[in-house]
Amino acid sequence: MPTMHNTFESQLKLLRDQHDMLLSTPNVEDSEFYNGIITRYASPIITAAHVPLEWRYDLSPERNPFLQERLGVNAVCNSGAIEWEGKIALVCRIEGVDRKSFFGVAMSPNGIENFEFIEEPCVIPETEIPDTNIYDMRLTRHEDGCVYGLFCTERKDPKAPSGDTSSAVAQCGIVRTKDLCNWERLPDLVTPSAQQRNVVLHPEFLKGQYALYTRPQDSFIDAGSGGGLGWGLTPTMDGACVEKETVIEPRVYHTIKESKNGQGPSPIKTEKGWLHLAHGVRNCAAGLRYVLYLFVTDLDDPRQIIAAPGGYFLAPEGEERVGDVSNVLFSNGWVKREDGSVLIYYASSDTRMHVATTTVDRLLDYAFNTPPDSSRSAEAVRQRIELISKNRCQ
Ligand code: M1P
Repeated sequence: MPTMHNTFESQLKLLRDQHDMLLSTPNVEDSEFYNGIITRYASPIITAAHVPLEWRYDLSPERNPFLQERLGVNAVCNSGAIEWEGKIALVCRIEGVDRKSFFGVAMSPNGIENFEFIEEPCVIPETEIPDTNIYDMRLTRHEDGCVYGLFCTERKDPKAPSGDTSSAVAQCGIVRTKDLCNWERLPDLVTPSAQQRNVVLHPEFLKGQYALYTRPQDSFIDAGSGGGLGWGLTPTMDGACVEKETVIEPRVYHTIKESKNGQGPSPIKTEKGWLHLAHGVRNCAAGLRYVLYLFVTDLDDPRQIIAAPGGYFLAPEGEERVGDVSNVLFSNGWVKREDGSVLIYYASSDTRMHVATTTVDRLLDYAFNTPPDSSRSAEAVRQRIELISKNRCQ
């Protein structure tokens, strides 16, 4: 462990050795977890400690004789994901100790371990109205040939009364890239809703237009009357504007998505439909609880839900339950590989990144064969008895 008594050189060596060890440690499957749907892994894949020392410390003994951390990192969470030149790239949300989030690209050869940040954080150009905070990028390799990153841009509410230092406005910021190094900023998305978060670009054109999953909301925290996962079309991404927004996946009383929901990553195309991962939120005495759920939409009409397994697909477990915002799982990145395997990237409690692995076949089996939400206790009992009866006949 580092101590306050080491010399600059010995302390720096210790920090470097620890960092190297962290980055080179293999990740292993969590042998205690089984549900037939996904494999969990024993260790988080990226934490604040993975961020390069050069991004946090001034490494000059003259300028920083006590080798103090000058720009601390609080968390690495909600990361977009993409397969990139045979590797897996995550565009991570890195949150400094000053609460400001920014993006950094971390690459791994297999998507499960040894993630390493590339040289510098992403430089995201600003629009005329500077972003106060940017986070949660969803990456889409669109059939127009470009990679788009849609993220949340948060700014202080200009209509907030003086003395109100909390009210904010969330909107969808848009960037385009060819190399994950240079990011072209496009105008923010315009929709009929007061605020937007969790906006995701569908990878294919729909009737010649770009299709977007939206999450209309009345205010910064409350989804309010616009609650639910929405959908809209825009003729262009260079000044994207959705004129008509329809909720296609609403919030529902007494379900895991009672308070809020939001599209996760861009959906995965399969022979049976578009696979979607989303988060659902409910309120309880301990505060908001965020879990992940899955659904499938029609191949020709991605607005139409054709499979909706009941309950959650993934919920916080063990150390995942605790963090900056406890009891939260959030996902905005997954990768389908050519062999049909799927890497699911999720953050726990707004603090650290994890991976879970599965296959398209397993996800489709889960989606089409898991009973829907039972809607009430008596029906839940009927579902269980039906299962038990089938097992008796085995
Ligand atoms: O703190 C949990 C999550 O809260 C927000 O998600 P949503 O808009 O669905 O409530 C986001 O700020 C997200 O970044 C965060 O993980």
